[in-house]
Amino acid sequence: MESAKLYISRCLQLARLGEYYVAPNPMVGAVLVHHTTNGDVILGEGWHMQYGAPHAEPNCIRNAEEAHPEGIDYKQCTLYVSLEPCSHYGKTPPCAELIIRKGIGHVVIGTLDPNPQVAGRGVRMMQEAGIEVTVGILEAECRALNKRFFCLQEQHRPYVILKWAETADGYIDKQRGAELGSPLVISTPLIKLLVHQQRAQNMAIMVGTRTALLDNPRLLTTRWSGRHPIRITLDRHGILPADSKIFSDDAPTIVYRDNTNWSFILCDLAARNIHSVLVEGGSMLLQHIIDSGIYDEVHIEVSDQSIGSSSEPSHLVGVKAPHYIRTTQPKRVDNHLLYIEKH
Ligand code: AOF
Ligand code: ZN
Repeated sequence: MESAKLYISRCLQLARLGEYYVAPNPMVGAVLVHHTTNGDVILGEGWHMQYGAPHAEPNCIRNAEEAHPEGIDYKQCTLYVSLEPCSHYGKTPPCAELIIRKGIGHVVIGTLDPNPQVAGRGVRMMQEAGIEVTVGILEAECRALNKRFFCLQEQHRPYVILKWAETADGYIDKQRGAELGSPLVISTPLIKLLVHQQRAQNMAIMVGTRTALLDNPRLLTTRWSGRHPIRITLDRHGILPADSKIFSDDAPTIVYRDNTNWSFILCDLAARNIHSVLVEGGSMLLQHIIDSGIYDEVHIEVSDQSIGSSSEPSHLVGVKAPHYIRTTQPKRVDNHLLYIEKH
């Protein structure tokens, strides 16, 4: 059992190499091991590298065969894989069929695939072909790695992360009118970089109308590798100018005009196969989502600056951060506090 955990944790490491390239597919890793009386020999490793490209298992088997042209005694091998091998014809043929064809003796799986086209069928196909199958090694870790994929498959909505930066006295911006300068700078350069990493990790990014209008952000991933997120905004009154940066050609943009109901938006995003959305503001949109109760994580950066004074009414000072009761211990980065709260 201990060696199974070791190999599945290696699968998780390999899976992560696909992090910025496989969405909305899951990240998956596989390891082929020959167990001999003299110990284990790792014959090959592989991972799902790119959306639409081969899955982890065929990559692993191909690597093993290239490294061992003398041939592989598959019956004596165990294939470790972090997600159940698929049983369906998608963009690639079923991995379970390949495993059966090769005659692999034992398959050890981190967790079942929640995709209704698979959902246990991969395991059944292999068992019916006489393969010994073990399921549920480091299951929590395997699910956590693909929390976005599991959320879309099981809850039929994207995984939602709410994110904002606020001052020590609780403001996300100073008070400004339509044309009154640039937004208050709260995040440090390092934390901005981490925000771009988050953009690359999530398939979509969303801001409210006011933020799109006043900040005129591009919402791209320019400081981290990976794809730009799909941009989402609301515009009930059709006031966003066509030359807003959010409409640039760099990435697709979805604008909700008539129905800005949060449940409707989540349903619509799920129908578009979008497995995750990072909501970056403003305060009203974030508060609306917090009040709806449908979100998964809240990431808050608290700076060490204060912009108000006790004598001024808060609405004249700036835009108050969403009301959210924090329950975790923050990390300290650049003298700012970073809270990561799970809902
Ligand atoms: C595996 N190994 O490495 C991955 C799997 O469109 P396709 O053909 O790429 O299929 C995508 C689905 O296959 C995806 O929704 C998930 O259920 C499964 N992903 N399965 O055996 C892999 N990435
Ligand atoms: Zn597959």
